[in-house]
Amino acid sequence: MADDRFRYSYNSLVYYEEDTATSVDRVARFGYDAIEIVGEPSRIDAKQVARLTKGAGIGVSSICSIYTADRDLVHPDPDSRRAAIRYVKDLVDFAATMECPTVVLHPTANGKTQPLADPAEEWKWAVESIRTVGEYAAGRGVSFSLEAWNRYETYFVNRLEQARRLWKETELTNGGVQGDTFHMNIEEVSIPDAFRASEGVLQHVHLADADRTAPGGAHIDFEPILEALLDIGYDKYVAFELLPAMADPFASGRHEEFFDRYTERAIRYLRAVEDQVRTRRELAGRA
Ligand code: LER
Ligand code: MN
Repeated sequence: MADDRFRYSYNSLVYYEEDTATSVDRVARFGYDAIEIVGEPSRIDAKQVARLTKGAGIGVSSICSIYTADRDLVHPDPDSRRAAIRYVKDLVDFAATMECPTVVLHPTANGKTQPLADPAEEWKWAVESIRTVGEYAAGRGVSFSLEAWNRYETYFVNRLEQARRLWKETELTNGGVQGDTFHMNIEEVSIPDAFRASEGVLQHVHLADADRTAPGGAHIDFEPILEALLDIGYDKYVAFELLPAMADPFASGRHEEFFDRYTERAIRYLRAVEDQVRTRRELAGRA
C-alpha cells in the first residue's frame, strides 16, 4: 500500500452545483489523496478537472455514475439498453481524460425496485451490457467497480456476494466489486466478513456511517471494517460518500454540513481509527 496508508477520497456529489475548483481545493486542503467526480460528462469539463486536480496535487479516484431511469443496463427495450451502454462508455472516456482508474457500475436504475422482465433474462442482459462496456473500458485503461445497493434503491444486486457472482460471469479482468458501508449496514450479515470474502476482487469502497453522514456520527464500527480491509491487502481508494437523509440519493439541494464540516471530520476520524488499528496490528506482529 502506498506509504502504508489508505488512500482517501471524497465524493463531490454532495457539493451540489459547486464549481469544481472550489471542490478540488477543499478536498486537497483537508488532506485527501483524491476526489470522486460526478458522472455527468455533459455538465463537467473533464480536461478542467484533470488540470485542477494535478495543480492541487491530488488524483481522481473514481466516477460516481448517475443511474437515472433512462440509464438502465437491463431494460427490456434494446434501444434503452443501448442508450445506457452509450452513457457508460461516455463515462469511460470521461474517466480516461482525468486519469481516473475506476467507474462505478450498477446494472440498473437507482430507485427501480421491481424487475421489468423475467429475472433470468435481466441477469443475461446485465452480463452482456457489462461485458460490452468492460471491453470498451479495457482498451482505455479504465476499470469498473460493480456496486451493491440496498433494497430500497434496487432489487438487482444488494449484497457483495451477488456482485461477485455477476462480475465473475462477465469474465472481465478490468475491475471488480464495490462495497458501500451505508448499503452493507442494511443488507450484509457482517460488513467485515463481506469485505473479507471479496479478497482479490474488491475494486472500490464507499464509506459512510449508518445515517450516511461522516463516520463517527452514528453506530457503524469502523475498526473491524478497516481490519478486514488490511487483512485482504486492499490497496485501492476508500471514498467517503456522504449524503443527506433523502429517499433519492441523487436529489439536489445544498446541505451545508456536508461541505467543510463533514469533509474535515470524515478523514480526521477515519485516520485516527486507521492509526489505532495499525498500531494494534503492529503490537500483535501482524503489520
Ligand atoms: C452510489 O455510489 C450509491 O451508493 C447509490 O446509493 C446511489 O447514490
Ligand atoms: Mn455508494
